[in-house]
Amino acid sequence: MSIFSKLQAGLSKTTRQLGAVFASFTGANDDFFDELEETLILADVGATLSSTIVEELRAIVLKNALKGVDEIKSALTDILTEKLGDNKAGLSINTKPSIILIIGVNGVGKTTTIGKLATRYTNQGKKVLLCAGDTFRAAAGEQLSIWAERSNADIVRREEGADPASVVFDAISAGKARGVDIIICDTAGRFHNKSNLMNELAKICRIINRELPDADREVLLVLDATTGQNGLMQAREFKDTADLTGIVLTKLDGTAKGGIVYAVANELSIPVKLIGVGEKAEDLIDFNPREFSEAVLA
Ligand SMILES: Nc1nc2c(ncn2[C@@H]2O[C@H](COP(=O)(O)OP(=O)(O)OP(=O)(O)O)[C@@H](O)[C@H]2O)c(=O)[nH]1
Ligand SMILES: [Mg+2]
Repeated sequence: MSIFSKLQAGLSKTTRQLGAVFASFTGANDDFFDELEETLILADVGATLSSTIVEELRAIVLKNALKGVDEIKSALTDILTEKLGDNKAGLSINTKPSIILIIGVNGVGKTTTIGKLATRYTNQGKKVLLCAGDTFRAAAGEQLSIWAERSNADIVRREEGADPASVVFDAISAGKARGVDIIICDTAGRFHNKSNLMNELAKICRIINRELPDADREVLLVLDATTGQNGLMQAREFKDTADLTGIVLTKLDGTAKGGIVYAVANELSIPVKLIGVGEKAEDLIDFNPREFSEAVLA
């Protein structure tokens, strides 16, 4: 299965439901627009945004006297794409070293995403150093070590319970000394309590600012797309602590409905940069707003 077909398979429920709305299309009337709005809400787009999208579509259909299903679908694709904002694909990590900090609550797919990124960049001939900043669980460092081995990346790892910010400090020092291209930091998704987690993250951010003031940096918040609107709440909290540069939405191959991408991008004004469509090293896609919207309406 190609990576893109994994995404299409993951989105199939939403695609089918939207397809049904268009299949029963008898004219651009209230019934059609109401049904479309309901379907968008069911797909996790969120009530407010779904209503905005449908109102915009209604206006365009009226203004341009659109009648056919294909024209209306194409107008909807444009509106959906536009809601995803200006999305320059790819990460900006051009300095040597540059750093990627991966954050998010537990279980969303942080460590797996790091494994995928490490694989991508070592395959491009880049020297990658992983930083086991999740010292909360011993198993976390173990899991990252396995990814380091698989992807031919280096790793800086310390004992369980070590201060996460000091592991990041060590990784940055090692990265500079060894002349690596990219340092990718894992972090814990869980701590003794939530304020501890945010304090630790703030400390890590301060260390990065201090030790790599001029380096390119991506701070990526990983969200599990299957958790729907709950992901939005997580994003708001993390946004207050770290200067997020992008979102990684994982598990879009699963039972996710896809609409959450629009809710996240629109409400947080943070670009979705990558999507995860499986557990394997290659299951990572650079997010492309138009491609995604076309897949949703396929
Ligand atoms: N289907 C699917 N599963 C995924 C994806 N990304 C991660 N997973 C799975 O989700 C589970 C959790 O992934 P981890 O990478 O360990 O998540 P984490 O955020 O590092 O979790 P903590 O370290 O506990 O905070 C694992 O079983 C992964 O294989 C994805 O894109 N699709
Ligand atoms: Mg992890």
